[in-house]
Amino acid sequence: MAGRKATFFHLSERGGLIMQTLHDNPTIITYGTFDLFHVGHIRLLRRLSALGKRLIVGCSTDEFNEGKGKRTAIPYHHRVEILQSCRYVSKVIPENSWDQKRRDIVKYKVGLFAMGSDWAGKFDELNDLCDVIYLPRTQDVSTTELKELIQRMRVDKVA
Ligand code: C2G
Repeated sequence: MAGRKATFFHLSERGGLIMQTLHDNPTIITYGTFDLFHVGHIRLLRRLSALGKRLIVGCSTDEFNEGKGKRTAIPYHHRVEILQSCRYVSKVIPENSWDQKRRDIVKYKVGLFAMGSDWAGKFDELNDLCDVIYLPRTQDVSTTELKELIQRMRVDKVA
């Protein structure tokens, strides 16, 4: 809808509440590993897709994740297929470097960069190119916790 504005509240790195009015109907971009796809991921993508025209997701490649010190359970091409099958996602691109964000924002004419609140403040320097917001992270679910749960289930099964 032309001229649609959204007033948004999000968390600063110090946990402060910031009110922000977003430009209307933006292309939105977010990045992540999205390993063992779970409700925290889908809630983020659903909320982001409601804020704009299209949602682009930068999916971390396996090699990039090694650089983050993360070993993924699900290989990159499966994580891409899952994201591409998600109704909230318009396009999936590879994330293979920390510094590609600026290029992507310009290339895809992004109006809104968004991440979960565990990243609050980390990408504020992008706000010369587009709006930057951080959405509250879904509590009590994470890929790490799922991996630990699966490991405990395997141990219990063996015992
Ligand atoms: N997330 C969330 N709630 C959770 C778990 C994750 O809102 N319970 C959000 C994260 O804040 C992030 C996105 O889901 O915005 C993807 O999370 P990860 O796959 O863990 O992403 P990460 O490995 O942190 O990579 O350049 C940015 C990095 O690629 C982010």
